[in-house]
Amino acid sequence: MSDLFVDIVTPNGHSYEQPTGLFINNEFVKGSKGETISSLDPATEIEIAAVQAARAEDVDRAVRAARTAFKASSWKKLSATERGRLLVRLSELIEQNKELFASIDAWDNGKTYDLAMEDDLPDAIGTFRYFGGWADKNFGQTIETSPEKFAYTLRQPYGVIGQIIPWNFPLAMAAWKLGPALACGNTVVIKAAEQTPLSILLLAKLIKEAGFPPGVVNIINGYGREAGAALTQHPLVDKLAFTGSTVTGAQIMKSAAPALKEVLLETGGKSPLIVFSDADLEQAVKWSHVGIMANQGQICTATSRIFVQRSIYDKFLALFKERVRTASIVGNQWEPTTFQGPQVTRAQYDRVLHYINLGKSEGATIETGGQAHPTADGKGFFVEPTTFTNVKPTMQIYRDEIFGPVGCILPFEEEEDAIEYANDTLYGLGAAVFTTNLRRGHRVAAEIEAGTVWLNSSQDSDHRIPFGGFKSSGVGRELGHAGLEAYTQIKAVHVNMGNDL
Ligand code: TXE
Repeated sequence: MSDLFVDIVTPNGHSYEQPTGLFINNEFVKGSKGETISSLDPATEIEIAAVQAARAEDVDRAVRAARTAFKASSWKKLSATERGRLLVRLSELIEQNKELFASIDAWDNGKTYDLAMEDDLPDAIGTFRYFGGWADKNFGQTIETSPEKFAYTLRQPYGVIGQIIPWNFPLAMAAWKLGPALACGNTVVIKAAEQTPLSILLLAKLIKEAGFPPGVVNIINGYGREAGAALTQHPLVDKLAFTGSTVTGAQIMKSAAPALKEVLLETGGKSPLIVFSDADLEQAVKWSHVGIMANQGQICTATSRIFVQRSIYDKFLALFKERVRTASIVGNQWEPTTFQGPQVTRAQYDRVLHYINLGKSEGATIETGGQAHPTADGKGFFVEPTTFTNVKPTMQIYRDEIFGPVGCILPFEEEEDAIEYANDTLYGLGAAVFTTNLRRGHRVAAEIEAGTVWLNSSQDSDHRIPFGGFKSSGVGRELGHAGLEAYTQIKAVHVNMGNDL
């Protein structure tokens, strides 16, 4: 048992015990084959820890634990208020360990410690607390159908939810998935991304400490093609929820199809940001920079296609380049001056550099960056913040989700052109519009094909606001009241109080 915990000191000095097992029935256990996944610090390429990797038989064990827990009175008979209390307690435990969690996610993922503290942790804490509050406020309806008949609806949990999350916001993504599913009374098997397995295992420890009964939350690490696929194909899983690439999302939909299982999918994006000539230029530059460069460009809603009205195009470009030069400081996760850390893995680093080279060979112009960011020892997956102009809509850098600090800036003439360009994508996750003209802002927001539109900002997110995609960016909504609806199914009960047929 003790070999499933390792003593670790984070680079910024936090000592803690890192669990490394699979978390099934509130216990950390070994995978059946004893295989491990090594997690690296993307800044140094040094291993932080190796965690157990689940195979199909381990997934089966976790799903069966979740199924038993769903039927057990310790969960089934727990009042909704009590469920909510457990979630709030969990949010408090995370808050007490906020610096540690931020350190682990920064170390494992490569994001800056400051970003983890300012963004990921408040998001995770707030989401658990928010859904804890909802747990006993999720009611059905009463509907009168005739003087002697009425019906009422119950919002009931599905049962076992299979959840698969990505690596760009490890703890926060876990909160988005677990919070609403548990608030509604489901049990869960959640698979973390193989690239960032650490913080969710510490979360597992707190889930037990908060008092969740065994089997209610089961956490596995493992590769997508093995553990992920086994989870999505498991007959005892009642609903699937996934965040990741559109390609994998489509595979998950296929796995769900034979049994007509519902899926909740949040996938890729190639989000537009439109700057009209009447915009507050300073604000537009600031937000466009954050919109594509924050979190190393590894945000599904990253506003990677920036459209600027012709009359202000040159001025905007000059200011944007200056902003990248002064604000996009590349460095390790721990320096307070760092804005951009390393990409999460060598695979993502290679992918981003591949797209940068593709952009060059396709004939686009490099305005900033354009290569790997050199380091003294040659280690780390650092990429220079890169901006392309002279981009054509046929180019792959314009069409594909790069998921790195790589933006394209293009001019447009009229409002209808901006809308047409913005919508010229398979995706529909986010979009930003910069204008001081109220009517135009709302008009364009209504026309853009995206699940989220920001007027005069980019990347704002809040656990109260529904989040999800149009087109190939997803199915269903997370967060807000819509997020609760995603984790309950409606049962209608018809009541006859009379004697007539
Ligand atoms: O994604 P995958 P990857 C995009 C982004 C990125 C690209 C590839 O463009 O460059 O996807 O990243 C699990 N059955 N996004 O390879 O494969 C996997 O183990 C079941 C956008 O990391 O989608 C991990 O837990 N599960 C995105 C999760 O799916 C499978 C965030 C995501 O991995 C599986 C991440 C399978 N067959 C990447 N294959 C966003 N929307 O925020 C993989 N997985």
